[in-house]
Amino acid sequence: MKNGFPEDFLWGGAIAANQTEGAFLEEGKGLTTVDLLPTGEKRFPIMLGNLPSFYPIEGEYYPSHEAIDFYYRYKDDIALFAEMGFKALRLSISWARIFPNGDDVEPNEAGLRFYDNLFDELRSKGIEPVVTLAHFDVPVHLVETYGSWKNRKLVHFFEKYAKTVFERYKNKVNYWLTFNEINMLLHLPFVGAGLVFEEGENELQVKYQAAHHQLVASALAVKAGHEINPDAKIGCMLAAGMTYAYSSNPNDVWDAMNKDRESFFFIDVQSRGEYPGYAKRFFQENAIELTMNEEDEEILKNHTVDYIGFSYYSSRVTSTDPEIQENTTSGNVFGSITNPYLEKSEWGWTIDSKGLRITANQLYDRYQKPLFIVENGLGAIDEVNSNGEVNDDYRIEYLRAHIHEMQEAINDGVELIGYTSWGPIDIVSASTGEMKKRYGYIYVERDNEGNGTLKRMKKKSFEWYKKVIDSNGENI
Ligand code: BGP
Repeated sequence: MKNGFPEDFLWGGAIAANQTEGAFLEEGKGLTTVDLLPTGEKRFPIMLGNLPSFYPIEGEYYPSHEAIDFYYRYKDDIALFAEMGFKALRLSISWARIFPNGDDVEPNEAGLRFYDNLFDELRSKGIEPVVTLAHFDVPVHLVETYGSWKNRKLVHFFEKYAKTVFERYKNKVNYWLTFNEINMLLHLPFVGAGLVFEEGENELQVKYQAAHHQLVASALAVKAGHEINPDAKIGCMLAAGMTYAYSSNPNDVWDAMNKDRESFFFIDVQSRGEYPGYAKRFFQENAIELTMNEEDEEILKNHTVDYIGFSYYSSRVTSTDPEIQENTTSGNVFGSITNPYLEKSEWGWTIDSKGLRITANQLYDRYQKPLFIVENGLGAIDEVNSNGEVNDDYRIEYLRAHIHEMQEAINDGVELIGYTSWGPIDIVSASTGEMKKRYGYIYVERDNEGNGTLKRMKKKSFEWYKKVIDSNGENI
């Protein structure tokens, strides 16, 4: 069976403010957590919540500070997206452009104006903005003064920020996402929630308390968004990817189920509106005690999301056998046993297009709400040849296989509303801070140390993706 993609399917690409904009302290923007992440080996420990000093570390290079200069070049870049026929661009607002300290009384007008212009530019080209409120950036002032999402006060600051942008852009933005990859908080707590751990602190307790605050903040944002614009579609965003059991041993199967639940936990709350039973048991067994306000249950229950956004890069494999566990070699933050049936990217991320179909079916079975694939793609090293071309057939192959499985998922009955592949233009990598890990259809001349002209150049995949969109997924 081969049905077409829906007529109004949202084809496009996805970027995030901190990996793209640069201009990190310009026109009133405050410092955010991601601005404290250098490249190189110091990066990862900070991402885990071990921040040596607030800023700066002498002699380090901070890639978010200039990124790819999208702040000043967005018109040209959007023109290229329009040339590919984009129907949607997923991007994020930098919280600290709007409230530089996070707790300011008044928003920063220059920051608001920047996104006004950006959304106008997109609209003038017929491109729908899909806007993430928090994509891995928290104003540093909130971390220093309140301990970031450890503190309930953040719920209030975030709600105010959300209301401000919903109100300002109510005629320009229909699709919103609250927290990018909300489950990343458990794996990279500084990245996901600005968490810095004190000596001797119970990290699990802190993470789940911070998660509770984000979940309430997300529900309050949904509430405010719907009040301000009843037509707004407000989604959650999960770092997804099915976990396979290594063997048919029921212990492995149970382990795989629980690994998935670690992530589903967030979406169960955001979409079903309550803490699932398995989470309550987990809290009990791990002596986690959440402090909740009386009204929280009602807030979570009444303000669930309209759709489920998710990123998909890889599937995972788990085993309870210690000998097999030794085999753990996946480069992804989730950690995985090597899957003997699949290949990996240059960064060790398993490539599994069928896993996208499985994941989409799994999510749709669970939530019965529209799905939106808001990230997917292959991070690879691209070479510019002597003719100045980038022949990225490997990228085309990856995307083609995933789009095919997406189509299969639609034919399985999954309601899929869009696909925004990650980094349609080369941007800074979130996990490594490198430029050489590229996802784009458009090459950006810049290296890991921040050298290069920043010139943009179409890769071979540019024309390919244009045809995909033009044929509404027929011609892949
Ligand atoms: C997701 C993030 C993105 C992004 C992507 C690719 O986790 O939401 O911000 O960058 O992964 O990861 P990386 O850039 O590390 O290759």
